[in-house]
Amino acid sequence: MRVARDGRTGRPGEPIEIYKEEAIAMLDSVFTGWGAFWAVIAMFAPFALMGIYIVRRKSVSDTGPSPLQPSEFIPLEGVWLTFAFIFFVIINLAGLKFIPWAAAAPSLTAEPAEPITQAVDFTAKSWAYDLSSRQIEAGKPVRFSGRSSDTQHGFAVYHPDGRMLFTMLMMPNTTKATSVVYTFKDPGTYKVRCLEYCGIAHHAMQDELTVVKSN
Ligand SMILES: [Cu+2]
Repeated sequence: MRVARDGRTGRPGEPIEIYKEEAIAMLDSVFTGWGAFWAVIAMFAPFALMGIYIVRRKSVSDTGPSPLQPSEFIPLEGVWLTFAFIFFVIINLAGLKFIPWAAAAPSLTAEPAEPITQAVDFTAKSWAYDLSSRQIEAGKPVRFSGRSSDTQHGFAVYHPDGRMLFTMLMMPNTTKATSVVYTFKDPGTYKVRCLEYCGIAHHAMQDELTVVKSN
């Protein structure tokens, strides 16, 4: 039998669930604190190495001027820019439907068939949420209405399996609250994270919603 780090054991047929939770907890450490610092350093390392290589090469082993004439660059640059432009447009268009909030938009903006009986009102301020309620019933639409009292903030809701379901953007001094209607299917604990950079403790701006079975 597989045993998770906190001592829970997997029931037959679903041992993977526990490991999935642990994997998500591990990812959390990559997104926050020193984990995020080292992840960024690792992403920049190839560019730093390339820079060091070029500087070293031009200052030690090949100190002379480049033998290439400026006129030889122009066609090459044209080809490269055309390629980069086409690549940029294709990647952006093809990726549109994978953006979580774009994918969720039709269901968020359509009026639900059932009347909206649940409401969560909240105010976002650096760096926490002031929520009217953290408990939601599954299967019934809930309207989230959010405002910000200082700077821009996000409100992204994550399924317990780690998928982002939707995100909201709150700007300060708006007359209307940002509003989204969503119907939760699965009971569980849903993480809330701010996805709009809002200052030094932005990464710590998190909360939780509990979705319970409807009675
Ligand atoms: Cu933030």
